[in-house]
Amino acid sequence: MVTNSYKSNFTKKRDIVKDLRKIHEKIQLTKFESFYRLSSDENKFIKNKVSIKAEKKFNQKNYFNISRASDDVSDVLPNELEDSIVEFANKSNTIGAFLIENLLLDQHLGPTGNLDLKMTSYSEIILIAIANLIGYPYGYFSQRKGLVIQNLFPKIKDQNKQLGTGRVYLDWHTEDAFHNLRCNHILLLCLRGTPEAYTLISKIDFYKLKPQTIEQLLMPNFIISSDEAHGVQKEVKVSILEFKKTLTLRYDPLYTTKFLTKKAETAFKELKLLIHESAIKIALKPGDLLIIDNDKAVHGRSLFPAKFDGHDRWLQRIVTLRSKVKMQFVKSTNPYIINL
Ligand SMILES: O=C(O)CCC(=O)C(=O)O
Ligand SMILES: [Fe+2]
Repeated sequence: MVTNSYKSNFTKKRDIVKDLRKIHEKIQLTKFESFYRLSSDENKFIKNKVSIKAEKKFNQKNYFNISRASDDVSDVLPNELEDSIVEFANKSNTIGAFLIENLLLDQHLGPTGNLDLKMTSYSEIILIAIANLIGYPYGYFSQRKGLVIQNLFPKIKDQNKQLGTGRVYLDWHTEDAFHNLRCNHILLLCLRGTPEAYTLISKIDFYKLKPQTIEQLLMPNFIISSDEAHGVQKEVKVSILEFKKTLTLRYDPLYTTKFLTKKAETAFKELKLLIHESAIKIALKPGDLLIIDNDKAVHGRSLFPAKFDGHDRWLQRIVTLRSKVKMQFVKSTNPYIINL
């Protein structure tokens, strides 16, 4: 039985915030070895391809048309960019993340997060084109009724919560760790940046763990609950590591409400220490798109200032599954939405 509740987790949350402040200061700023910088000619190429669709306001309802007709957006990216994205999607890399820089964005974004005033849809269409190359974009019904493109910017009501829409430290996690249909990749496109906001990434070198630790982490002795962003509470008994051709992990200490054995708890602590060894950070700039390998790397975010005045940091995010077969497990009338 799960005894720890959300309430007792709040004390834990406060500790984590303190703890992370120290951790983040020690993390190295990374020069990405794995990145692609678009030239102005490549951006002109993209602009020519997308402008007819992108010179209109983005309508979430259109998402399904744009996305399903992959043919609609399948030819909008330059070949070389496509090749490097596909290579990362298939093979990952040493840091578990790939950065695309200088992507064409909308000329006028309007105030941060105000979609009524964003009159064009360059960012959304380009993000969908890239997501379609990597896998199958989807949403959860429990998260804003399945919205596939999520807008992340600090919200007054969430500012002190560990959420994408907060501005406090966001502890290390893999995305949707509680869910069996969690994404293989997460895409974060920066529309508006803040130099103080660092996205943190760490690819876990599992083989640095003791064999007995790996053994413990492979056992289903951990209770993870769904995160607050989903609005509903669901708890699952899982292992932290899983073999899917290679070792993969699901990790979310904030929502790991119970360890079923003492050994499981000790192993979890050892894993936590390892994260800090390979941690890197990046302050996303407008036109940066960060793709994170959600099977091998954990991510988080530093604290950053927000004024709620329309100029705050603004990201757009899509998550993707690699396998079409997995998408068929989605029990919903809408093929892009997963019911919890
Ligand atoms: O804001 C960030 O840089 C990361 C946010 C995040 O963890 C997420 O959207 O899943
Ligand atoms: Fe995240």
